[in-house]
Amino acid sequence: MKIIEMHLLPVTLKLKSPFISSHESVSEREITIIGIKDTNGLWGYGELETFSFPYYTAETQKTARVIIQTILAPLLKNVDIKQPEDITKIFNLVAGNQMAKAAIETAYWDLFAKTLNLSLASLLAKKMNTTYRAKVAVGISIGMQSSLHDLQREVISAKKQGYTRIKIKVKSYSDLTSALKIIHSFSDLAFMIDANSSFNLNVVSYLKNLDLPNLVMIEQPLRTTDFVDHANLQSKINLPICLDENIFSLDDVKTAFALGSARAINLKISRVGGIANALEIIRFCWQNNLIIWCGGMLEGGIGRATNLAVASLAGLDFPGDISASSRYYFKDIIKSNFILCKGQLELPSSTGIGVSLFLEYENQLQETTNIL
Ligand code: OSB
Ligand code: MG
Repeated sequence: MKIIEMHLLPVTLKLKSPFISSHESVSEREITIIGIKDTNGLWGYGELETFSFPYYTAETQKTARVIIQTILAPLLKNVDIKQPEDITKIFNLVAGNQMAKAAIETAYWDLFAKTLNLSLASLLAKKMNTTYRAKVAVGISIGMQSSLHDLQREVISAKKQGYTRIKIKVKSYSDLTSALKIIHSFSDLAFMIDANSSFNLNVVSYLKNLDLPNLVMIEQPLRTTDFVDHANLQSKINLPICLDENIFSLDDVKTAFALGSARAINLKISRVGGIANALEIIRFCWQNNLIIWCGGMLEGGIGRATNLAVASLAGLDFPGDISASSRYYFKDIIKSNFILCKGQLELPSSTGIGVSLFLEYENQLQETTNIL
């Protein structure tokens, strides 16, 4: 199969309220919709998930679009692609730029599944020798709040909506103390804490003798590029460490496993360069008893649908950061909404990622110049 057209459409989605982490505050989410068309006239859609600024990862929307247009797209021109893994192999020639690569690769998975007349979830389940779930338990990530009272209000709201696993963002030791208080007072909910690289090894004293059975892991407590100190920290605490910012590839997961830097992995499909790499990572984690779950990037509807298909794999049991469509945006880019029901999102049943763009976006996308 040959890709004959590739189009990029940058769009900005306004958040209902700013999402604040230790890295940045996001009030407008810039994404780029990517559409590819094959010789049969079928379309596949993906989303470029980098942020506008290089704080969480090095790529930005602008730099990634340049890499897609000038480096990655030309590598696929006139190439007969047999399966999505071929794209990963071709892109391996290019160092880094995982999110730029993932934008194209995920669009191809959508197109490939549509060509086979399969949902992406069922295609992935086949690839992984497992089944998929039609309803997927999901969790919510709560950005940093200005007071303990606000945090409590957000947790109560998340609980009311039906989320059973809640992640709390922290950046200081006083945030951590507040989060631990809240977690203690909601013993019926499972929690995790995400420090987004804001602590140092002094955090040991806060985590060493914790007796909080409903706190299940701490995400990325230490520096973004560190594996050694994470291993040091993990050896001193019982609470599982989950790595996020560190993980760009299967090699990073292997490093974490070999050193004992973590017992869990936040898998972001975009951060590891796409679905084929994500599947390899999932296999490795299953074989080596690392907890693995699907993380989020404040995705629009295309990215959310892609994540949900991966998260639906039986065996990927820990609820991911894939909240309902209504969580972040007033208006999404897709026609349908993912609605939370009893803490779960329902997988769309149609082929590919199973969602379609609002006509205005579909038309605008197709009217942009073909970059292939
Ligand atoms: O650290 O997992 C993170 C959002 C943006 C950047 C980094 C992270 C997050 C989240 C939210 O935690 C995940 C989501 O709901 O999409
Ligand atoms: Mg994180």
